[in-house]
Amino acid sequence: KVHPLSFEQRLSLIRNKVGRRLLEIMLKKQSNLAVAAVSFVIFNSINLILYEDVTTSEELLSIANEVGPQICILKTHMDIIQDWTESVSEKLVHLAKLHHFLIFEDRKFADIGNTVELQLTGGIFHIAQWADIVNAHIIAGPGTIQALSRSAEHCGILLLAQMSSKGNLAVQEYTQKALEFAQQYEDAVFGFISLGCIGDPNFLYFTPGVKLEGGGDSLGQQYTDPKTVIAIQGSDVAIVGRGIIQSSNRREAASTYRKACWDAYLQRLEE
Ligand code: BMP
Repeated sequence: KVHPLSFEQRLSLIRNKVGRRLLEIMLKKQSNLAVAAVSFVIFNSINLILYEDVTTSEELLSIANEVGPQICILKTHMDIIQDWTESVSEKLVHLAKLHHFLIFEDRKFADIGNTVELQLTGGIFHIAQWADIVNAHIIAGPGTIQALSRSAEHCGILLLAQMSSKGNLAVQEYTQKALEFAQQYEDAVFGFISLGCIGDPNFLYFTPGVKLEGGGDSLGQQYTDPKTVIAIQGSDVAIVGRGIIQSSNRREAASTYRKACWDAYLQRLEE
């Protein structure tokens, strides 16, 4: 299913303007790396937290600044930040402009349209005001997508078509359904969270669960290396969390991953 088209050629196929803006950033920075600002928690033997990371806004912003020059996207989980205020989003947007990356809030909307609309625009997070990209599960039907595209016209949408975790239910018919939904809402939806290309070059494919060493974690995450994900499975953007976040030198790790991911893309073009 992997198609032979370059990012330059895909530019004219992507209908959503955020998707095209992303491609332009990717080409300019030669980066198809997204960093996930994820938290990791280490418990001791009696289940007390020994160590936590990326749960303060200070840490989130410092990660954005460290990895910013290497990435096309910073993927956030705003609801794991313990001291979120509107000024955090303002500072994030500032860093995104400075380093030329897009902000992807990984909220995974999954409810009926009416609720999703409130979650996107309201609460204390006001996601629609600062996120360039948001994502949605398709479990509740197209109303979720309609709500997102109606109340955040400037946001691009990604649908979850496949997942990286063990035992997940996003397979076969479900994955096909995600593709159909995206094709129906092509002005708003420009890509998928998936394990690789699922067949249509008019969309971009974003793959989480990427780590150079492979392996997994104790809660079902399954890692694949960048080369397999991009050169063989045909994904476009690798999403890397702990592979970079847990490194003692995040700048260097981000640079290593950027090169590995871009080389894998170039390799795919040659084949
Ligand atoms: P890590 O590389 O540390 O495992 O982080 C993966 C990131 O991608 C996390 O933010 C997680 O929420 C997200 N993710 C995933 O791992 N698998 C999926 O199928 C979908 C995701 O959004």
